[in-house]
Amino acid sequence: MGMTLARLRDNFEKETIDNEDLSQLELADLKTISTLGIGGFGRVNLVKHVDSDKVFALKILNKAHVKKMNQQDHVLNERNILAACRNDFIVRLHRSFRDSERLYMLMEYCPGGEVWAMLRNWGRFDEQTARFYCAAALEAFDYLHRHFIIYRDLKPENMLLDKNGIPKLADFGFAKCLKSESGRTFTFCGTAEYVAPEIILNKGQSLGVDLWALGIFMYELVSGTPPFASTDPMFTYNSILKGVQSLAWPKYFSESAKSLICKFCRREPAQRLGYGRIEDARRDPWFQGFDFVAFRNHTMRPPIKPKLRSPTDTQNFDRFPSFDNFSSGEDDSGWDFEF
Ligand code: ISQ
Repeated sequence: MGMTLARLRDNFEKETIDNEDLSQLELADLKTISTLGIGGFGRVNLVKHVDSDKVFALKILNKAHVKKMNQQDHVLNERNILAACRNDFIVRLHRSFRDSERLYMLMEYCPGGEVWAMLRNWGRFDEQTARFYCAAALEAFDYLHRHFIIYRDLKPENMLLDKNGIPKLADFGFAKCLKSESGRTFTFCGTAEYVAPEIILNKGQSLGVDLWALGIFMYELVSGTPPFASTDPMFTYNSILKGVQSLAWPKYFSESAKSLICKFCRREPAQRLGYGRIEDARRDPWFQGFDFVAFRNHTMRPPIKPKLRSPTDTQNFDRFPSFDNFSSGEDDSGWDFEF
């Protein structure tokens, strides 16, 4: 793993100019404003840098929890991959810190909240809106796949909106750097509704799992629910194995949307549209007339502009208690030495 990650850090081209120097910033200079989210191993806080008044999202992980759940590799992958990424459709990780109990990731604050929350409020998106968010996933995947990284957790919960409504992938807990373009990995992970057949069948996963997930994501954005949904994961997995052929399509789906979802959700990973050539997906009829150049340089107006009253406004996030019930317990066993 060391070799691969060293290559990762050295070889990433800078796709956006980073004119912020945050290297001198200290954890002690950050003031907590509120909590944006609580997850399995920790929480994400909105914090303000007291000298500059800049605001950030600070992800805090409890080391003992991470270790108990045997997620050390996932946490190190997340930190190393995010630290190397420079792409407008991937949330920026500015710095990381650690102490004896916790790991910290200081990230760009995306005040628009999760695409999932927007979808919940709107019920479903028109295809033009869905196209904008699918294009962001496509651009992020193009960047990641060029560096042999699989993301493995696309879903509306993991796409956040910045203040202008630009979508960004966050949460790289399942991302992994493969040894080569054709490399495979075998860890079962992801969200039940979004996992590809080869994951369920334990055949090894490649970059193709992200294209499958993109088809599921597109279906969820257009209809409001993922195609293979159930409260019972075993039922979900069985439906996934039956494939998109057996799906009932609500009548508002356009023919080109249905067709593109089927092209992303082919059972055979290498047959999925965009496999090894994301450009083929951009040329699909569903994207006809969509200006990817304007999209990439942000001259295209985002379909949803988040409502915001101030730079520290959290109205687009659910409310969480500010107390901490997970942070006790030191862990000095040293697995986090690279962090
Ligand atoms: C950025 N802004 C808001 C919430 C976040 C959650 C996780 C990672 C980054 C974030």
